[in-house]
Amino acid sequence: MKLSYEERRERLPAVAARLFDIIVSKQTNLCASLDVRTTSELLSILDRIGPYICMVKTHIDIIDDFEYDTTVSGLKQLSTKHNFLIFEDRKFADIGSTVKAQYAGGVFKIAQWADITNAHGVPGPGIVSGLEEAAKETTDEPRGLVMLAELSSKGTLAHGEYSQATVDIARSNRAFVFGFIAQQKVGKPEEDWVIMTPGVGLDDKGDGLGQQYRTVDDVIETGTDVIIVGRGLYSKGRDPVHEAQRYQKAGWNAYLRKVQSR
Ligand code: BMP
Repeated sequence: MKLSYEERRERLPAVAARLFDIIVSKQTNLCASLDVRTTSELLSILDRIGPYICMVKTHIDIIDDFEYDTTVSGLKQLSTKHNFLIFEDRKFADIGSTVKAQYAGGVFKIAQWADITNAHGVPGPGIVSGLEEAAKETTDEPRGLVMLAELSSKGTLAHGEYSQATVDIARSNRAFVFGFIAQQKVGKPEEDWVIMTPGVGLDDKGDGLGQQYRTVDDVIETGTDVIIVGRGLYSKGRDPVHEAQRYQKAGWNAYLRKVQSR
């Protein structure tokens, strides 16, 4: 199945439909993963590359000077200014009651501001219920979850039966779970999950700590809908604007080739 983003959006939960609308209107399937350590670096890169991305992926707990009023307000302002979604890569992995509190509360209050977050399947389906309850009790805005079916890192345990079992957990709540972090299409073709893929890099093969990079063409060919690119955009010596434009173009052209080949 090689349907276009437009053809698929109708069947998706609200947050994923919005993501696809942004992808189509800005002609970009690039999600920027900005693992920088200060609020000012995060916001200044994001303001510059905002026009070229459909989403930003954060690890909010690595910001040394995190303050809700500056860090989160800044993210929200830029997401409105440039029209992109916010994905907090929290990788929840605990029992339902604990993740419910972790998602809604603490210093970060992720459910208040992140359109999308993610979770491991290892605790079982209660993790999905706990996160959905937190989202509903926190906000009327659409919230969505993606599950980690596969990882990009060398030696990952998340493959084969584990990945299949994670897909089964996702099936328990299709209104809230709309897709996967994975390296290829997962589930049945007619189920049409949204696949978001990290470990994408055009210039590097890895990082010496287990990360493995694949090219944009390669991941789009194996079923990726959203490419997640981090250090390929902002590591030392790289110009984030130039790189974001380059990955945007590569991701969009690979997508066009795929839908036109059907
Ligand atoms: P980079 O492109 O700089 O290697 O960053 C990849 C990002 O994607 C990191 O934030 C990492 O936490 C995340 N990630 C990953 O690399 N592989 C996975 O399988 C899942 C991830 O969330």
